[in-house]
Amino acid sequence: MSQQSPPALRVGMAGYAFMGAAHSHAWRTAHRFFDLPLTPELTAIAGRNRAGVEQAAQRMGWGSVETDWRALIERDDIDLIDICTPGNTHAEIAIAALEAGKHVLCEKPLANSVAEAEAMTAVAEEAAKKGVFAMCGYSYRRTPALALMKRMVDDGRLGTIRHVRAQYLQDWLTDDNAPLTWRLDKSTSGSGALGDIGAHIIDAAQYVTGLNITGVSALLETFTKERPVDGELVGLGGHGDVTADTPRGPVTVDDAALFTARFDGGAIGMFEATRTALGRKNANRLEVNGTLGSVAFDFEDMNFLQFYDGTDAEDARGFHRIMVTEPVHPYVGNWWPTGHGLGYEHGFTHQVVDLVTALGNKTQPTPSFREALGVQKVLAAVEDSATNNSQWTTIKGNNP
Ligand code: SOE
Repeated sequence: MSQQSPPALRVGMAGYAFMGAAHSHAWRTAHRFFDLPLTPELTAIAGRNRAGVEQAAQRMGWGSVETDWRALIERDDIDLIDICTPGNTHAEIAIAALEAGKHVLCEKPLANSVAEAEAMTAVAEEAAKKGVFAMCGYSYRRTPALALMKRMVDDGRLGTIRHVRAQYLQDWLTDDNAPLTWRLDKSTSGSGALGDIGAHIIDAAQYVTGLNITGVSALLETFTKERPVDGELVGLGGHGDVTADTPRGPVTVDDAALFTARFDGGAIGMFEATRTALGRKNANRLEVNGTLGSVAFDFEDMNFLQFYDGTDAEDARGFHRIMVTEPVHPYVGNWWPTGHGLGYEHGFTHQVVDLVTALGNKTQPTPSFREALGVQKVLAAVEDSATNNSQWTTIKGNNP
C-alpha cells in the first residue's frame, strides 16, 4: 500500500533562465531524497515570451504556463512564488505575492537598492505574523562544505575569529566582445560583479562567522566600458556573432569590486568579486582564521574543506583536506555513499529542503529578508565608499 504523501506545496516560478533551471531541478528532487513535511509541485512557470516559457515548462517539468507573473499571484492553486527574474523585478513581485498570502523564495541579491529591500522586509515581517513566510536564495550556504565550516565555527573549533578572506572569481567577461547582457545594465541588475557574486561572499562570510560587517573601504572598476549589443539583452554568456560593425552599448556596472571590512566582534576582512579573472570559472572562496584554527573553502573544489587545527599535537599540525562526503556531514547522508561527491545543483536542492521544512513547521526560513537586507546595506556601503575615493563607510543596521 503506497504511503500517504504529505500535503502539496504548489509552486509558481517567475523566470526560466539559469536560476529557473537550477530552482526547477531543486523543486523536482528535494522530496525524492529528503523526508519533507510538504510535497513540492511544479504547478506553473511564468515568462514574457510564450514560446520560450512553453519550451521551458516542457524541459523543466512545469504543469502550466503564464506570460505574466501577476497571473501566478492571482491563481488560487499556487501556494508559493519563486522569483528567478532580474533584480529590478524582485520588490514588485515579492510584495504582491506576500500581500496575496503566498510564500516567497526570492533569488539574490534581494533587491537593487536598500529602499526596495527595506520595503520587502517590512511586508515580509507583517506576512510572517499570518504564517506567510519569505526567504532569500543565498544557496551557497547549503553547500555541505560551507555548512560544515559554519558548524566548526559555531562549535568553537576556530576560537575567536580574527580574519575573513573572501573571493568570488569568474572570467566570463574577460573578452571585450562578450555581449551587453542584462547583468551589465544597472537599471536591470542593480550592480555588476558586486551584487551578482559579491553578495554571495558577503552573505557566506556573515553566515559562517555569525559576525556582521560594520564598515567598508572599497573600490570598483569597469575595464570594458562598451560591449556589443546583439539584439535584446540576453542572459549569461549569450555570445552572438559579433563583428567590428556590431553596435556597442554602454556598460553601466562594475566588472570588479574590492573592499576591506570590519566586523562586529573585532574581526577584519578582505573581499574581492570579479567576472574578469581569466582562468577562474566559479572560484567562490572563503577562508576564516581564528585563534584556535583556520578553515578554507573553494567552490571549484566544492567537496573538500581545508582545516588547520591549532590544538593538534605540534608534530602533526597542518591543513587537513577533509572530504565532505561522510554521513556525519551536512546534507550528504541523503545522497550517495562516501566519496561520490555532489555538485552545484545540490545547494539549490538543500535550499528547497530547508525552506519546505520551515514552511511545514510554520517557522521562519533563513536567510530571511531581514538578513538579506543586511547584505543589501553592505552592497550599498561598498558603492558609496567607491564613489567617495574609497573613504571608510560605516554601516548601520546590518545586524539581522
Ligand atoms: C553569474 O555570475 C552567476 O550566474 C551568478 O548570478 C550566480 O548567483 C552564481 O551562483 C553563478 O554565477
